Amino acid sequence: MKSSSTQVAIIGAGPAGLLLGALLAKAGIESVIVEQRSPEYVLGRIRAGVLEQVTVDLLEAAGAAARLHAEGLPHEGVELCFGGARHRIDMHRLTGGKRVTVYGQTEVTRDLMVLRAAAGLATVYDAADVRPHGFDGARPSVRFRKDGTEHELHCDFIAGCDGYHGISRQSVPESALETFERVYPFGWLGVLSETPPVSHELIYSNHERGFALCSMRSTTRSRYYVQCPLDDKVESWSDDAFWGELRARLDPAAAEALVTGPSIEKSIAPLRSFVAEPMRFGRLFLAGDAAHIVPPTGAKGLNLAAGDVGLLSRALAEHYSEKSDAGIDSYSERCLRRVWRAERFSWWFTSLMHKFPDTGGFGQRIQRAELDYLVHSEAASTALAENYVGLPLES
Ligand code: RFL
Ligand code: PHB
Repeated sequence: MKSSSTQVAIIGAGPAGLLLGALLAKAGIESVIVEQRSPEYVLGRIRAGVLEQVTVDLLEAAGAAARLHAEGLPHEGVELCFGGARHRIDMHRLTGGKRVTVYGQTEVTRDLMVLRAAAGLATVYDAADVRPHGFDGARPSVRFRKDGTEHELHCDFIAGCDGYHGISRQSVPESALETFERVYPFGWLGVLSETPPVSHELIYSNHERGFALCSMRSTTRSRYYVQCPLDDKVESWSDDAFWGELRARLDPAAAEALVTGPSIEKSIAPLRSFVAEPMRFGRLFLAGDAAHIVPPTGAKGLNLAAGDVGLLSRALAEHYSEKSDAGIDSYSERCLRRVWRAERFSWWFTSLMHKFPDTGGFGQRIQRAELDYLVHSEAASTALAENYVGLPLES
């Protein structure tokens, strides 16, 4: 057994783990990240595309925002499409000047990886059988196997940033954890293509054939999604079938303007709402998807993960520099307050935009009436805009 030590052991090198490591480094706190996959695998996952200002600010504080500022696309509105027409929600005006930034999660992760490597900070990739230990006592550690050798990494704290399927939450005794879940009866089929986006803003479409979303990664690369049955296989969706379905769910002008091309990536993601409470167990903290999942409709998942590690890095900085555990003790409660607000928004927006098995004629007309109200009422538009651009880290 090889033994080593650090102040904070971080499990998982997704955006939550990497951003936490970078924020801790800025506060002079040492960390080691233990990740079960390879860097290539981590970078191969195409996920989020929309960053809230709070997330951009945290990336800036971490020193990882240079490329984001150069290449990210500021968005001041979104379009809602229903009944064959598009309606713009002017987020910028409705929120007193706020906006979101379109910049892929892959790029955020790459920037954080490059920063970490340049600073010479330790990341163990391809770690097998990762296990958090002793977090209910004073001397926690993370054990793992690397190239056939057993390692024990001693630490003051463990940050479980290992996503929904990770080991951190599973290591907590079941009796100490309460979970809340809603599984949606459909998935999102996503396609990435080297084609110019159909519109310069995102289009969220409610259609009787099902939901569709037009997003982008840059002015030359598009990301599109259509709602699909959960048991659909990605192999059974040809590119032509995808483009046909997307076009059918857009207004005539967007359908006409849509530029199609070969898909670079195609995948199906299930939709889920999930929260585990609390988010701290002794010296183990959960952050990001390890603690909560939102359906992607509100574009909140990555942003919530960033918010968690923003609060956690501050709490740990307080612990080390001010000898105060106030931040650590209130971490779970403060995170969960904003998590549940984002859960509510993501659930509401998902319910409004998708076709459910029991939507029927009544449900469809109710959705249509709410959308009509949403785009014509300043109060309703403002509520959507305020949530979409993101609530402040603490309010
Ligand atoms: P991640 O990204 O899942 O990273 C967890 C890391 O932990 C590793 N790991 C382990 N390491 C060691 N030992 C173990 N036992 C381990 N088990 C797992 C994994 O290999 C991985 O590297 O979690 P993190 O960092 O909390 O980040 C969360 C975000 O990835 C997620 O919330 C977003 O992608 C959600 N999401 C979106 N969020 C947004 O804010 N805006 C969006 O526009 C948005 N769009 C999306 C999305 C998610 C989607 N999918 C596919 C779920 C669109 C989609 C389609
Ligand atoms: C994306 O670009 O992948 C994306 C954008 C907005 C969402 C979800 C996903 O709500």
